[in-house]
Amino acid sequence: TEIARGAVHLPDWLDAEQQRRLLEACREWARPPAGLRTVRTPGGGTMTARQVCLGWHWYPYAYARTVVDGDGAPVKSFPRWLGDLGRNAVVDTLGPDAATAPYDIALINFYDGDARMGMHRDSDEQTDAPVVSLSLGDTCLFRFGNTESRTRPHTDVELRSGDLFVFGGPSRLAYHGVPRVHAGTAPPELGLTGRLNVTLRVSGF
Ligand code: MD3
Ligand code: FE
Repeated sequence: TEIARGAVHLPDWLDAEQQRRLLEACREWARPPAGLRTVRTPGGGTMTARQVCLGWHWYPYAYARTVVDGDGAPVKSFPRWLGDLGRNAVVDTLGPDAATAPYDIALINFYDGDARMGMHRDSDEQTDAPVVSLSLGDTCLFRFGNTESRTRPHTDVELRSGDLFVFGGPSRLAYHGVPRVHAGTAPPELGLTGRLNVTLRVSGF
């Protein structure tokens, strides 16, 4: 379903086995060094979703090759198979002509307890390549806004385990957020408490 120009939601894109494998990889990446960390914003705030990065390390609001706001270790490498997954995601949603430069950044957000994400836009990358989003675990309420401001109009969509969402074209710089996660809604056989989101990006660096 195209919920706005360039914003395509493909439910159930990953089957149960693919979800299990991606979750297993995320658990490995979460381990130190350069593992899961709490993100602190320059204004003194703390993000409730914890994060691990591959390829390039994101900190508010730039990228580095080391975990400058954590243990200082070199960021984990971005595996080839994850880049292939990103390319397949773009082809399946936007078509073969939407192919981009290779994906080289993954930001993985772990939501547990009351974690959420405020309305923001992602503008620290230097290309307009689409962002690929993969959801695992609990269902969340995802809010897709507009490119002008954090306020209305917006469209609310539920994202479930295995869903793919691709944000390209005019949607690439739209405001978006996760106002809530519905605890206890993950597929029981996945073995995940909470929610996890993997975004794939092209740095342009
Ligand atoms: C629209 N993640 O990592 S996924 C983020 O569920 C982020 O963890 C949320 O916002 C999450 O920056 C939302 C959907 C998403 C991700 C990236 C986007 C939507 C986007 C980038 C541009 C436009
Ligand atoms: Fe975002």
